Amino acid sequence: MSIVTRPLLTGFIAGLSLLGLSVAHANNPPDMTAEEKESAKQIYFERCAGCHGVLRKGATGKNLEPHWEKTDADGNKTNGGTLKLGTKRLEKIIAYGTEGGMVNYDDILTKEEINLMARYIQNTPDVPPEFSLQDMKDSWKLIVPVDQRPKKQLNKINLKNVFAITLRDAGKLALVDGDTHKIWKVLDTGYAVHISRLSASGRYVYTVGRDGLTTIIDMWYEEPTTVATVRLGSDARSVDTSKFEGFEDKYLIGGTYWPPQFSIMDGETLEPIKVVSTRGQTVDGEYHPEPRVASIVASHIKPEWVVNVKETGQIMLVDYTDIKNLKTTTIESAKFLHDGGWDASKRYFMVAANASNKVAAVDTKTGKLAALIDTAKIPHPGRGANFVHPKFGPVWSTGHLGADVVSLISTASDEPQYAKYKEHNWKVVQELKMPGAGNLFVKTHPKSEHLWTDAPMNPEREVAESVYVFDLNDLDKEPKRLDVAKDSGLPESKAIRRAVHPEFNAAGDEVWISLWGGKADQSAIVIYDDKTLKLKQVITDPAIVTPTGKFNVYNTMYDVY
Ligand code: DHE
Repeated sequence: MSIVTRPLLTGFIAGLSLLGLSVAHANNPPDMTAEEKESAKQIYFERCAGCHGVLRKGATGKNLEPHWEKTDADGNKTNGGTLKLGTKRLEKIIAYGTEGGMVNYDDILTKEEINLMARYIQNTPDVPPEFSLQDMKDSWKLIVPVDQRPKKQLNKINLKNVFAITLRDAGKLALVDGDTHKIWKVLDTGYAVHISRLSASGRYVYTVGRDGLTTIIDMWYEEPTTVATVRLGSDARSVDTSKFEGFEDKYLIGGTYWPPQFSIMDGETLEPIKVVSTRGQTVDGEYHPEPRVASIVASHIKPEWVVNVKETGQIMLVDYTDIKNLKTTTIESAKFLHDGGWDASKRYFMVAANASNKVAAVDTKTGKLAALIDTAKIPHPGRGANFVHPKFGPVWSTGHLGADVVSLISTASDEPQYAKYKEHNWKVVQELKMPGAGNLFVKTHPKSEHLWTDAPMNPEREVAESVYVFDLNDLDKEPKRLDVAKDSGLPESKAIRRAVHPEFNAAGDEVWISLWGGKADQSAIVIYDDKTLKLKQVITDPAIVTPTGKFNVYNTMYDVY
């Protein structure tokens, strides 16, 4: 083919097109059969939509529309699109990733699937159906009404130290007894549960699947039991409960990527009550048809949820005292809001506007933005980590997907002993050096003298399979590397097994790490002693398939991190 000249090639393509054969050129997307489109749609939903959006307008990932045109502040126009890139280039990007943060899929998708996706994204995006309050009601299943549930805890498990562990590709959740390290029960959930959250009482675990299926699990039974389910939409990532005094276990809120909206449900039955759309204007003044709901967090100091809307950069404080006459304060911050957590005082919510390379600090007491802080590339805190820095006082930390540092941001405090640090507030006061980029989660505990960090998205096996632990008393010292894959004792595997999401137990003396292998690999939860950094135990079992997020009941209830 390399010796075929351009006019010859064009004639060749035109000839094939006349014969009705499938060929892409500048204006026509490659043909696909209905069957190919269906399977590409499914792969897109499972692997791509999270970063690029259902309508492919881009967020953490690039815009993937067939054509796009942009005008900058000076009126200069640029254009691009997947059609311009073409099948061969797109195949390369999908297979090998990019320096901009796109991960490589050559060990996840087959060559045929990569070709399929390269052709699919040159076609106009499919717009999925809307999902109304009535659709939610139709999907709602109350398996056990409240009056038929246990009146007291029927088991002897220390519920505060239970861990809810996502078994991502199995579509299940493992509840593990944190005291004995034994698997208590594995339950069916929605596809690839993203997070688990706890009711204010600590009795119920809520999960939300990527497919929008939400479950409520009652831990008062002899064995944990799913008592209701409801669908929030077709693509979801977040739920939280009402935690303010007088509203404990009363409501649940769920956010969806598609349709872009949040829903309020009864906290004990999941009966749908209200749906609120998040479509609207970005902070730059453009209309966005797909502003997805990213993190949601319940306030401990007010009857409010903080709802972070990704594409618009608007942070909504939703007052749940009167659901019929819902009051919402909308705070402008920066685009591409993603994940975040409370500062130590639980007054300020710190949320990453990841593709803007910023962190927004929201003052939930005044209902205003306290600061927008510039950080290194693509902050990704999970819920972040709070501790008192020896030189700068209280700090909240975030790692970065796109930079080899952990940023420490000074947070304001009403406590008189921290008044002297005021001049540093809302600034990055230190960047801790990591062995590379690709960090997803950081974690500490008020009783710990360590800051635990992972790097599962780093392309180097050695880095992705390890966690790095900083000494809070000597932050200039290199972090200690713990080789989680090796410590798991599992046989070596061809694919990288990513060490991800450190989570403390309730006492704050153990740290649990997921070793996230392939669907067919044996995976494990590796537990370390926080004081000595020595391996304590490995939980491995054929049921532990693709473990990712872990949520300790006590730490999740009280936002301890
Ligand atoms: Fe997550 C939190 C979205 C990929 C594991 N993730 C979140 C939150 C959002 C989000 C909005 C905050 C929820 C909240 O607090 O209410 N995650 C997304 C994506 O859009 C993205 C980038 C792509 C996708 O298609 O989903 C994505 N996330 C992943 C993964 O690949 C991870 C590593 C493995 C998995 O299970 O899918 C993953 N995300 C997590 C975890 C949390 C999370 C463990 C909760 C962190 C915590 O400590 O609270």
